[in-house]
Amino acid sequence: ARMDSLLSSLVSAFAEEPEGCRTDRFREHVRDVILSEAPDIQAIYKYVSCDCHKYTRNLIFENEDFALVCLCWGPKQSSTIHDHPESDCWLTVVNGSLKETQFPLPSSSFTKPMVPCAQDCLKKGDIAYLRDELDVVHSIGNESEDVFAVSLHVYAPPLHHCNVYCPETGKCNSVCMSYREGASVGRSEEDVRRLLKA
Ligand code: CSS
Ligand code: FE2
Repeated sequence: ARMDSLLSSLVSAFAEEPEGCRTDRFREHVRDVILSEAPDIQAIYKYVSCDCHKYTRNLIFENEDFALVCLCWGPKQSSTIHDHPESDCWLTVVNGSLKETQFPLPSSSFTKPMVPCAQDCLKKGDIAYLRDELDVVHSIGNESEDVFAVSLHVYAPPLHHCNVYCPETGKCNSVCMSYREGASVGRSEEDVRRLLKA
């Protein structure tokens, strides 16, 4: 599938969403749209940027309803433990695989190492979902030694801040998130394909 079809289906789904009532049915609809319209890796080469220090966040589209972001995870790179304040988050894997680890949301008096409550290996085509009302926070990581993983994320509304949790104490800090600029500049499709082993 092409990126245009995913984008136009998402734009209309959110535009038609009854205001202020995000129902389970609506959330399932978004999930179905992502699952059925997720583009092939070829369609997203131009959003892929590979960095050997940290995973990259590449903005594909943003309006006031949602942001569609392509995240690229180098071998052994992972996110912090974080939440998504007020945003629904869907993520699907388009290359490689990712491990999601969930933790119970620590209370403010919590001061112990955080212990995972769930773990899931997400393969190409799998989809994961999280929102803060579920009272869990998560981290995502690429466990591969040599393959860059790529995931597509829908944040609704767009996510510009999150809380990052200290694994040792459960204390959190609010952190600003930014997108990488000029993601694909200077990188040929051939280079990208080699890094993705696609
Ligand atoms: N929320 C993290 C990725 S894991 S869903 C981020 O946007 O960087
Ligand atoms: Fe996340």
